[in-house]
Amino acid sequence: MAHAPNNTPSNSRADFYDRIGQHSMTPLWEVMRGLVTPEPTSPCVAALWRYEDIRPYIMEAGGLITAKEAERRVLVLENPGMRGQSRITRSLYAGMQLILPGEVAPSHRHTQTALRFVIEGSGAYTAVNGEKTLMQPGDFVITPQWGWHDHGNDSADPMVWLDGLDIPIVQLLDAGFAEHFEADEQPLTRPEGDSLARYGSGLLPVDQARGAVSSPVFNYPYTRTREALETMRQSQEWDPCHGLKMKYVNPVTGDYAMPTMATFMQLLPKGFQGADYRSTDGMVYVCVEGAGETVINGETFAWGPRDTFVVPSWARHSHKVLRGDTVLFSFSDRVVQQKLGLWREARN
Ligand code: GTQ
Repeated sequence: MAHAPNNTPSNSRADFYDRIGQHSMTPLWEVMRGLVTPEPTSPCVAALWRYEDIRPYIMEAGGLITAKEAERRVLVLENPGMRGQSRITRSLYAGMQLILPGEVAPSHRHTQTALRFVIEGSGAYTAVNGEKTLMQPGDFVITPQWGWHDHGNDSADPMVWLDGLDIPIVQLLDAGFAEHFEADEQPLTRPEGDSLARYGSGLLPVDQARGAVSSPVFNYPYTRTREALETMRQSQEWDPCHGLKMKYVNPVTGDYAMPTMATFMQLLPKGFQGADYRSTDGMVYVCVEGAGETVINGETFAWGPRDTFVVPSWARHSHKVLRGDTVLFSFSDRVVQQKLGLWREARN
């Protein structure tokens, strides 16, 4: 009888949970509904960073710290639903990097894969694995995992680009390594444009092996991408959700250009009103040209050139063009999800 008052089912369970807790165990039935959900329940929320709003802070950072001291002078775009975690979606990192004229961001390498998408400025460079590439707005540039890379700016103006990295994926897998090069800048061993000529001209070296997991083309220039979209629009039927949407590919494998991040460029014609769409890959968008709005789970986000916005996993959304032909760059973890057989989409 002494135990009777404590012997209700909930008290005896709480006591049990305490006792198994001391052995680092917990009952699945108390957490299962949060673990195995009927559909994705992302902490990621829809968000928009208007370039006009954030540019002053990016430039202010230029007066606070040098690229050399910072190693990378970047303002991280943190998803408002996951502050303090340095991520824009659950699986991806994004940030705005500034390089001022005359600066060098010193050479290093890491197991994370990076993409650069040029937002502002012209003629700053990234050197990757012994080759330098000068960058222009709209260019999509790859830094493959474990490749030496440094950035510099010999132009007269600041350059800003969006960094996209798979940092949270590498973190999840606890597979991160990094090291510094012995000098600020790595030696250049190939002429500028070599990779694009060798791998990005519809040609490949005759004995080309399958090679690395990232594309050997490390700058996909916007001029070429834009021209391709413009030519295709003449015969292409517009997709009701995506307009004319292309993915960047590794010419050696035909797969996405990087092993962990899928990248896309899409043209939405003047007056386009997209239909509802959702997919399990949370998507980061940058507007390159035109202007429009995206309705995400009923909330409207209006964007223009250089603005960045994020659509969470499985969020229903539609794009509408408000001004001119519109071009959107985007990236997500779709390549990973497809490899794992997890990716889903719905057109409703
Ligand atoms: O340029 O190497 O935004 O290592 C974060 C980590 C950029 C870079 C970032 C990095 C870099």
